[in-house]
Amino acid sequence: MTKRRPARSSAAGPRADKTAKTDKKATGQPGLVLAHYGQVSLVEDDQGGIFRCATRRKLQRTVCGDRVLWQPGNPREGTITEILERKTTLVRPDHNNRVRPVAANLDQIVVVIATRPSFEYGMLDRYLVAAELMGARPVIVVNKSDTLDDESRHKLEQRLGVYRDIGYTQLFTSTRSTDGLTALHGQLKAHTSILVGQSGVGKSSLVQALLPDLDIRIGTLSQVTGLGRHTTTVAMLYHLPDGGNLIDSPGVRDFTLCQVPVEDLARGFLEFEPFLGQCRFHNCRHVTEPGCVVQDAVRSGKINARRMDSYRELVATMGKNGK
Ligand SMILES: Nc1nc2c(ncn2[C@@H]2O[C@H](COP(=O)(O)OP(=O)(O)O)[C@@H](O)[C@H]2O)c(=O)[nH]1
Ligand SMILES: [Mg+2]
Ligand SMILES: [Zn+2]
Repeated sequence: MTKRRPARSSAAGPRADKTAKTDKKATGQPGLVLAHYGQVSLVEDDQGGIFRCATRRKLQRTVCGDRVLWQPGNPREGTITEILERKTTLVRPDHNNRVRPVAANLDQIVVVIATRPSFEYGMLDRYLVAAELMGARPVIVVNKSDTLDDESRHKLEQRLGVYRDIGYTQLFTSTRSTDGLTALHGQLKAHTSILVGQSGVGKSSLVQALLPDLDIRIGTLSQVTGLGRHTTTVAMLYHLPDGGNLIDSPGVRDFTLCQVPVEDLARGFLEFEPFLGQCRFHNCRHVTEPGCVVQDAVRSGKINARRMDSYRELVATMGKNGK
């Protein structure tokens, strides 16, 4: 198993870290952003009360998982005066290729896949790289295991074996048969995790399966927001019964990485680590360079060739969009 590096807070993106310049004058009580809709943040106070808050104009946008300071105003309303420093930030590019934070203060990224809709290894790898670079632990969940017979489950386990070998936790789950739900609960306990992955893989169903009182909670939230029960269009944070937080995120068709230097990209592939720094050229991109120890490792089967394909694809995209 490859040893995990300590969390790196600044690698998520070039601008991901410039949150929350501490404003000495800002005061208020602590709160946790459960969700962010347009101009409104849903903020939970230490007693579990939920408030609809606006954000002071000079501050940047809050995201789900942000720790903030805020001041109460009208009943059930308030104003956020400060966004506290983010320990980690999950980012993705917006349509103008600018870094957009999606959620903050996560320590686990749970990538949910299923055979229907079928998943793409490239996207799984992009999520894993994003998790590594932001300093969060990736977990792979294969949901809808009830749809797999023994043979297809075995085949899938073999195909995913490369991730197990790298050291990533992998769980098969089903919200229908409840297979793997206890293990998933154990994995999420005492962490702040986000469920990510394509639409339709069963992220919201997993939240529902793990939180028996979900309907009541959503009812309370929609009373505060006045926005109805449209909880699947934005990222939403829920507390788990035995501690820890779980964020359900809206499905995405594709997940792309923000611009990162090629050296960082290689560090996002955990199994490359033992070979880094040994290539003939110190600035080797491990693509076509001679004397490349990483490419040698692919040839000798020490690094999986499909993972290398994902890496090369990412190097090519970074090159295209690079500044
Ligand atoms: N067979 C099967 N279907 C599931 C499972 N989990 C979710 N689904 C179904 O998959 C569809 C999408 O689920 P949803 O939770 O909305 O997915 P999300 O878009 O990732 O949040 C729904 O029709 C669910 O009933 C599962 O474990 N097994
Ligand atoms: Mg959903
Ligand atoms: Zn190299």
